[in-house]
Amino acid sequence: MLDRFSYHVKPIALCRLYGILDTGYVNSDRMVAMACSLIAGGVDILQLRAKKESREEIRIMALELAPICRKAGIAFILNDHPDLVPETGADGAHVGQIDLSVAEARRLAGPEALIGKSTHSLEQALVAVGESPNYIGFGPLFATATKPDYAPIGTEQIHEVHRLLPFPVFCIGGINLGNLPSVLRSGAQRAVIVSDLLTAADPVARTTACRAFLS
Ligand code: TZP
Ligand code: MG
Repeated sequence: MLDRFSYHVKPIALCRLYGILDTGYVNSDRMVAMACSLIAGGVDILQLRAKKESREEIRIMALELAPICRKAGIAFILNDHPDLVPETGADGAHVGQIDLSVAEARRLAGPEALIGKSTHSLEQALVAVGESPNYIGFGPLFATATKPDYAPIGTEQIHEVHRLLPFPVFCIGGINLGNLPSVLRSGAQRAVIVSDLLTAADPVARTTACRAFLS
């Protein structure tokens, strides 16, 4: 396995469009093809989010996806499972509010690993500053079937979260090609888009179209 210094991934500060390979939308047998489509469309970073699969199933998918992302020069992030980062060749892990701390995730994933943290309010985003993640997710901005149990937080605090946070903020939740321009007008600099890319008739074209707004 290549070590993290022998290849280049796009620095997180330069990443604008974050794609998530969510097994709620894409079966494992279509995962590699979907990863290639999102990469062809221009995602800057990819996450594997597999909420129902076993650790072993996630390990197998990650082992396939990590080299594809590496070849594309983009970071590959595991949702949860920071312990799988070293053995799968992933570049980092993403933790939620009720998961391991950023420090614990980094201890398991390795000192160079990228660790992202979900936040669901301005208050949580400010608390996250003390944890020093490499980036945060901020949302859900809008109601979304991808994360149905979370109340939408709207777009009013996007400017403030960018003003106060010293690291990249990725707005997330219910963002799609149609509302992306208004999300950007509300102050967003980066977006995570999940179902709109994964369920598109042409994921390459949809990703390309979203990416064009984020250039
Ligand atoms: N965290 C906050 S909202 C969300 C996650 C994982 C889901 C975003 O998915 P979609 O389909 O882009 O609304
Ligand atoms: Mg989690």
